[in-house]
Amino acid sequence: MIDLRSDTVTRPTAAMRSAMAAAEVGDDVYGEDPTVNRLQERAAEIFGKEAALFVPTGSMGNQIAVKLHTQPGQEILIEERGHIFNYELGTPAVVAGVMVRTVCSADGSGHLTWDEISSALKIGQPYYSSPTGLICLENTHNFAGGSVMPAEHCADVCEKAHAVGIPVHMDGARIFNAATALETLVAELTKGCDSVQFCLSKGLGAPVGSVLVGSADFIKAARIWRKRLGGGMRQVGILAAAGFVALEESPNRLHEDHANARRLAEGLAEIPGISVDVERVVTNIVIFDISGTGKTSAEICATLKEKGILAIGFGNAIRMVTHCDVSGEDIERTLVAFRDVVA
Ligand code: TLP
Repeated sequence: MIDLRSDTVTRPTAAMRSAMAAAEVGDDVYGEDPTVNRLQERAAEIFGKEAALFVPTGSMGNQIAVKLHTQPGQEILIEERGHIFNYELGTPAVVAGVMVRTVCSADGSGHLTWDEISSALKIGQPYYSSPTGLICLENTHNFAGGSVMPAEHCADVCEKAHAVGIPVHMDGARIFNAATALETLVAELTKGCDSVQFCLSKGLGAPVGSVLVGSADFIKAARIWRKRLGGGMRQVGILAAAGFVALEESPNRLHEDHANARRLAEGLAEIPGISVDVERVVTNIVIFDISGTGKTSAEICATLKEKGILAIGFGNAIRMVTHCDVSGEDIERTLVAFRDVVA
């Protein structure tokens, strides 16, 4: 199978598996797992923040951040296709007791400008409106097709948000993809953010895990919420070991996934009935419109599956995601199959 449903489907590399087998472990609920501690220290260092916390999932990292930055009854502000709003089961309402205000990014990039954000902000007046407690950013933006937010854009939003007393959380599930595409460092892309969540288990290829980074006080409080949510794990260095390999080694190869995604988009663009903006494919996600084919996305995905290719369809669109288990040859095979399916 060529599995293009997501970059969450990768299998751990040989280096990850041997690091897992050899990992020194301890009880992480007591803060005694040396491998987890090493991963957390390294993550904080890479992001230029004071501290970090290993969490089981990106969703948990995001939701702990939403909880800690807000008070019940407030709103969080996010671009309308954002993951925290669409794919985390309403957890902001369940755990933090906040409501979500969404804003559409006019240029389609998924990255709200300060003007777009500020027009939807509520800062305490009148007293009976629910104030904005947090701004959530996403880089890369998954459902805007892996689009990237440059460092200056993020810095501008953070500076202006802080000037009006609102914190900023970055859902950086694929922040290393953004850094690769923009040829910069993740620390630059997240400089002003009060907290950042990044995934080890997406483009970086680890089997499990995410890391939440922020100030020492924030991470101290995050540790309590992780435990409260059932995410206090014990000899979890076994997983952190794979995450450490992912963090150190995988960013160096992400450009391959981006080249494969671009090649895929170029090939798809040549197929009648498919519409994709090739120039917008700058990382590892390709989302394209299939309405001109006369078939539904469900029909196309079902036929592709029979040919050994997995993709996700929603509405008139299909998403394909490249990752370390997808080769250039797999992309060519996918294009051949796709031409057949559509014909
Ligand atoms: N994204 C998954 C699905 O949930 C859609 C995927 O296949 O892309 N932030 C972003 C931007 C994400 O894309 C995801 C997962 C998460 C957070 C949540 O991470 P996990 O799955 O570890 O909870």
